[in-house]
Amino acid sequence: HEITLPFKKATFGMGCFWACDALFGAQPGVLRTRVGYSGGTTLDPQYRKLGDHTEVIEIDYDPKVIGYDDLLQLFWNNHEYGLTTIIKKQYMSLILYHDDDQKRIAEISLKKEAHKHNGKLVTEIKSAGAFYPAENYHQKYRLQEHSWLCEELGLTPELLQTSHVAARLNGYLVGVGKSDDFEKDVAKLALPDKIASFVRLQLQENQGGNLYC
Ligand code: MHO
Repeated sequence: HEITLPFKKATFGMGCFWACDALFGAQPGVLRTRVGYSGGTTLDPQYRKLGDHTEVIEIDYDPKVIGYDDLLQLFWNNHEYGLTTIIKKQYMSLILYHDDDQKRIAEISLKKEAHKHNGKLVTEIKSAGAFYPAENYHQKYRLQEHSWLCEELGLTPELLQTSHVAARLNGYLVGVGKSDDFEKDVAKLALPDKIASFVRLQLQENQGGNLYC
């Protein structure tokens, strides 16, 4: 489960966080993900008491394999942001940067996207502040729908937020990711046959990504 590579963090709000957890989890170069609440000021938000926070995903990625601009492309291509109606704060389109490089890249990228929507974007870019992990049942939500998988993988509540294999299977199960990449992971992660065959079938059935919420 453990990964010790040097990594960078990215944080995005893009609607219901179950979907983006699956989207990013199965991307090559993504090491781990966790979902939570951020962007606001109120203390200790919870799902039923969000205060002024937003549902976000926090991604640990290997910048040698996937760049921040690649992550931003996935961000833009997978949620609604060119809206003129106000979105609830809970589901707002939000980029929380972790350093000056990310800030610069995000601002350039937002300008490009704005052209496509006559300059009207609801996306906000802010510096990343406190991140509050969401309740356990929100972590790797699609994977947790198959409780036997979590048991076989020995996923404790903590591992649901830190495990590489949990992040990947959570995506593959809903059809995110390519078969080739999945087979590489099967070998690399030494997935037992029973798990590999089940996930392989789900990946085929949902090919293209079924990011429902
Ligand atoms: N439709 C879902 C959204 C959950 S999401 C974590 C629900 O209302 O339960 O915001």
